[in-house]
Amino acid sequence: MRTFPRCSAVITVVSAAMLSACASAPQGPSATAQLQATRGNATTGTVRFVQQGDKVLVTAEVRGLKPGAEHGFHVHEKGDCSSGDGMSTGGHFNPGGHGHGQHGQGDHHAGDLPSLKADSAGVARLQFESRTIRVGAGAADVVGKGLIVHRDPDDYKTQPTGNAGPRLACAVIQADKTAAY
Ligand SMILES: [Cu+2]
Ligand SMILES: [Zn+2]
Repeated sequence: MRTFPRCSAVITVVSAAMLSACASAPQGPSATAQLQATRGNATTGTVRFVQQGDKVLVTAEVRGLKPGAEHGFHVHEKGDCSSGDGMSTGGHFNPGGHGHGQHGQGDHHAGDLPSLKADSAGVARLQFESRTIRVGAGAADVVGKGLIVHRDPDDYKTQPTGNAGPRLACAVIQADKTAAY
């Protein structure tokens, strides 16, 4: 709720859109990941992370997937796509020292996100809320971490990876610049 005073202080100098954003939800810091295809692959996409109270709203649109297929989707521990195959992002983001599992169900890494499901055109659109990641503060802050789309489904069991196969796309999750400051 501490974002409200900031909102009220700036709405006089920014747009009406900012006013409505402040009025509808206590919107906090946000971040964006621009997924780039790894070597030899064609998967791209955009993922936004918006802190709203104690939840993070995640909105993803990913293209260039195998039509009809499910793809493992994780925050990884390093914001480094330099290896070209996604491996430089390391393992799953796991600040709590948990086992690999399924988002929102029992024990899982903070970075274990719900899987992407591609439509017949190879496009996946996904929106969900998470209480296991944060944006902009705390041990579970995803800013500066890696984001990976995998070729294969996540079995939510195999340790520590989910056996989701090679990495089709990679991004560094970057904090959005705020309008107010
Ligand atoms: Cu992964
Ligand atoms: Zn995991």
